[in-house]
Amino acid sequence: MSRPILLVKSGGEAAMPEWQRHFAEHAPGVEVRWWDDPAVDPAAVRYALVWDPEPGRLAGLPNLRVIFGSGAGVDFITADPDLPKGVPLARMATAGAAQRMGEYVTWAVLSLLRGARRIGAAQAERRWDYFEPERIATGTTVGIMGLGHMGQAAARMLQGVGFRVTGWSRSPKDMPGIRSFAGMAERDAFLAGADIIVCLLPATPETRGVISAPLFDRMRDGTGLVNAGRGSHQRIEDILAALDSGRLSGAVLDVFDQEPLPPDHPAWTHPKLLVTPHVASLPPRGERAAHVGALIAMHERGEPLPNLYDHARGY
Ligand code: NDP
Ligand code: OXD
Repeated sequence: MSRPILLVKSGGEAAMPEWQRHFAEHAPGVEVRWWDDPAVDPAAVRYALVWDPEPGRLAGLPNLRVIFGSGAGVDFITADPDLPKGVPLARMATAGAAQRMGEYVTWAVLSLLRGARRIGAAQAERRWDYFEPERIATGTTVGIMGLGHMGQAAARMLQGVGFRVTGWSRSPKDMPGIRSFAGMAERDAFLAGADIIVCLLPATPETRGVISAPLFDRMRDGTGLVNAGRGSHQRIEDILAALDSGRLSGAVLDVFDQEPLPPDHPAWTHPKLLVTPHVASLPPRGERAAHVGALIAMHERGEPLPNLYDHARGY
């Protein structure tokens, strides 16, 4: 009997040999085929692992049982108006992804604290630019917008370095030593109490454009900003203006509305802005295949899958 097919669209066709090698180890019961392989019978496809499928394509797979997002954020999948809503959509919420995000956020926050952008610019010019950082971690409050899988890992790591950490989410959280704020009613108190704000929200209609001038009006003057959520969360022209006016003291941005960020974009050269190319957290293919293989085995045993996208909530 032929094996059920796992169709893959993540990393391009060139990545297929690597996916096939990893799935041979982690899910030997499935046959792994490229998304655009013309020889694949749509009826034989049981699973799909995708990042940005063309709209309508998933709906054309009549026996699809589970869609696996190739990343933790699945907004490029849910943008498909024909997405089959009855098929579970599993997010790539692995322990390794959370660890990587925690490391990125800790690096970004420490970069703001220690003036990494200024140091890098001086080094590029061979200039001895002596200065003393104003703060240390123990006197600094980091507020994390989005205290989910990624946000909680970042919170714990920052706490370990000595930062005071607060978090804002839709529902309250109970994390030792971390002050939790929930919902719009508590948002302004959360913003007013932070020295550095980190965005790890999912992309939803409610969170679109949230990092913009009205938000900065609720923050202390000179607050630092990190965005590793999505480019759709931010209005980049508002961020650049707030950096110029001193409303924001510095920013680290990993995500942009247009990726790659165009070479002539002013964000590249702003002296208070560190740009990273959407690298905060993406586990290697072997780790992602191991996770998907484990979820396929759970699904085949009839067990419920963790970290499913919730269509009603929108994340
Ligand atoms: P989760 O779904 O686990 O967590 C989302 C958090 O945001 C939850 O705490 C949720 O609240 C909160 N939230 C959602 N909507 C609102 C709202 N309207 N107001 C306040 N809080 C809200 O997601 P993850 O932590 O796994 O990932 C977060 C995002 O990080 C992803 O969606 C993706 O966009 C981004 N990401 C970026 C990467 C990169 O490399 N730059 C890598 C991986 C992810 P509650 O807890 O109450 O539900
Ligand atoms: C993700 C990402 O969502 O890499 O996993 O952005």
